[in-house]
Amino acid sequence: KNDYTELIIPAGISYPQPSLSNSRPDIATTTRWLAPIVWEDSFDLAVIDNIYKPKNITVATTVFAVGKYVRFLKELIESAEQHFMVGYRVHYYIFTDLPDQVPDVKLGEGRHLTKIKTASSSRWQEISLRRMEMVEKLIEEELLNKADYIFSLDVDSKFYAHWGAESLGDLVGVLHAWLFSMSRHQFTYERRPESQAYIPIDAGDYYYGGAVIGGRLDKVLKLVKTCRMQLDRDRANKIEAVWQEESHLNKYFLYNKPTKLLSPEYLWDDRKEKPNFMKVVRFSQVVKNYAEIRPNP
Ligand code: UD2
Repeated sequence: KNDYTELIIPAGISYPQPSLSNSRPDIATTTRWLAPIVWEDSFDLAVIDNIYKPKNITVATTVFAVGKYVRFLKELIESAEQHFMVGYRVHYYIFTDLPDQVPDVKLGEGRHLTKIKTASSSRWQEISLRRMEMVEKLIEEELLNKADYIFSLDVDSKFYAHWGAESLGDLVGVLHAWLFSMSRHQFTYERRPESQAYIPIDAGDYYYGGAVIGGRLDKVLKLVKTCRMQLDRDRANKIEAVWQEESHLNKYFLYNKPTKLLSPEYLWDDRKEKPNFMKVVRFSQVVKNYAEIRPNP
């Protein structure tokens, strides 16, 4: 008997036939350049895992925890062990000036953690700005033959639900929780033409959060290298973009479109109420006292 409602593929998994209508009519699930925007119920994890699991991939994950920000590591890594790329090989690279204070978290099978000693800093802007350069070095000197994908994540955050292979792509950005529904002229892009991060008022697709950058190693290498060079130019011209490397990231994504966008499910904010179209919060910024935690105002 022919049963077209279910397709059995060689690895033995079965899944429902794809529908011809949009499974999420309430929200856009593609960009105008036809990159997917990943929302709950817009993908079939069984199919995706069936594509990526046999590839035996390693996902490098960089996290910066400088100064008092080391206190966020425990919850971040513990929650990542429960929800982030579970069943895949993950290698965390923790950049910190306080390696002794990196907590001992029990890691699952195929999961590793390397600490990388970095300098302290008396300016929080400096720490955030240096991330591009350090990720560039890490990829070039260490990762090219060791990992397939990379994610760079803010440390002051926590996983609450599944984040898996549906997030993988060549170049991956995430829509900012506070700005994603605003019009482009309201985006907090860098507006001074003197900065390399400048975006004119009538340009821009989305506002991307700086807390999550991902993709294949070579694509992310090009991104961090370009942003690092733009940051160097700004520094030489004594100008600092309004949201530091996040401004440069937004400029990069305007001219080098990401191939996959993660919805704000992948970068929420604990302070923000969840709208109806958000069915799940997967990763969210924890509430922090900026005045207490940052080395400078
Ligand atoms: C936003 C962005 C962040 C970055 C920043 C611009 C989101 C949700 N967050 O966050 O990614 O683009 O604006 O500068 O998109 N850090 C330390 N020690 C410090 C200060 C910072 O380790 O003393 C690291 C840490 O990994 C932290 C990250 O830098 O998560 C970003 O700094 P932040 O969280 O203070 O910046 P925030 O919340 O303004």
